[in-house]
Amino acid sequence: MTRPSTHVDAARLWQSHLSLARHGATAAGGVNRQALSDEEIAARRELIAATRDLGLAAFTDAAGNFFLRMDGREADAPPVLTGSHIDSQPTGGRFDGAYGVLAGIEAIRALRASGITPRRPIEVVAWMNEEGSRFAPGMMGSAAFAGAAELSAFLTVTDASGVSVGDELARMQKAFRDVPLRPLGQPVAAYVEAHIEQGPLLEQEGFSVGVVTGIQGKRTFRVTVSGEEAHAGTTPLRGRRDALLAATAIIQGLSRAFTDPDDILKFTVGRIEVQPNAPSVVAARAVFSIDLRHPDSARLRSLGDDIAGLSIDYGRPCEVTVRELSCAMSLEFPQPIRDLIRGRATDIGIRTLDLPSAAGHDARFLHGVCPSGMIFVPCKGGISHNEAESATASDLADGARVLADVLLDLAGN
Ligand code: HGY
Ligand code: MN
Ligand code: MN
Repeated sequence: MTRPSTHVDAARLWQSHLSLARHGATAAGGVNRQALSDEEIAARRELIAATRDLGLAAFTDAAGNFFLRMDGREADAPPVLTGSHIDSQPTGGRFDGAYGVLAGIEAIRALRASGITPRRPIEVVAWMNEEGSRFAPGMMGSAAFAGAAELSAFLTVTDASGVSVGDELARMQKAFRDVPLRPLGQPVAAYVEAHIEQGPLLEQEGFSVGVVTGIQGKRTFRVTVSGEEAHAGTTPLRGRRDALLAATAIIQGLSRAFTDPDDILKFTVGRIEVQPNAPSVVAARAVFSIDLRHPDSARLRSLGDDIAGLSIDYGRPCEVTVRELSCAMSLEFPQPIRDLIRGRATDIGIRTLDLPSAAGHDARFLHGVCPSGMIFVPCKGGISHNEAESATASDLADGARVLADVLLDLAGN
């Protein structure tokens, strides 16, 4: 029996990225493939068409997650899952998320080529709305699948144009009428996600594969500042309740409060909406996002708990409300999965580096329901959530080789 890793084809895997990147391709060479969008529907259609020769069964669930299943010898055994997401940021790259899904498909191709039917089924999954860009918060599909959140809480979330997750899930299901809907959540034997590092370490240290030790904690908030519309020319400054000015005071105040000389705490405001958003009208309302991350859960908890009080103080005389959208503490992946990934890489002659993930991933929620782990590959300059995101065919293939052998071990030869 030849190990599946020997059948991974770097050129084929690379080509599958270029092909998938056509869906939502941007002029600058990235992708804008928002969750549940036409572009994501087209990308899913491509995955179904591109894997028809492998005889995989496609499934979806009420949360809009998308599965491609390779049967095992024991059809009823809980499957091993691999995958990631194919939705992207508005100015996203061609590899963030897509790599995990395409490497999973390449691993199944390699298993087929080695003539092995594992004991357990293996399923490649594309989770719904990992990025949380069109609909906040992110990771809705994997959170609902793992029972970490109620799907009902996500259905009424709307995008900037007022379209809801529920409406778009119904549209997605209509677009794939012939893809069976499975009950949400199922027993899973193990989960391994391949992903680009979205940081510079592997490239700097000269490694093509990273064994991910864990994921840092992340809390997200929505801050709403309410003021009063007024004429920009006639309203005295002293009487104004300027929501945009107050929002900038809050953002500056929090940025000072969260300045970390060790640059470990990450505080980001990536989105702000202003109403009525007119040059000659004092803003009545400003709504902005907060993304707060830290590897130390106690620190993340205490800093995140300060946000509401500080925002109300900095926002006076406007009224301020703070709503927490997601709260996930740091996690460590189980040592046995990390050892398996490292061991299989060594068997193939690939040196690995152990490193934590500063970015969030769906593996966070699978970690709550089954033994989970992640395989990282380098991306150029660590750049991600940027259209310039790039990787090399050889690194992508190395990660897929390790993934293929690890999946076989987990699924049982
Ligand atoms: O935001 C994150 O960490 C992930 O890349 N969506
Ligand atoms: Mn990602
Ligand atoms: Mn991302």
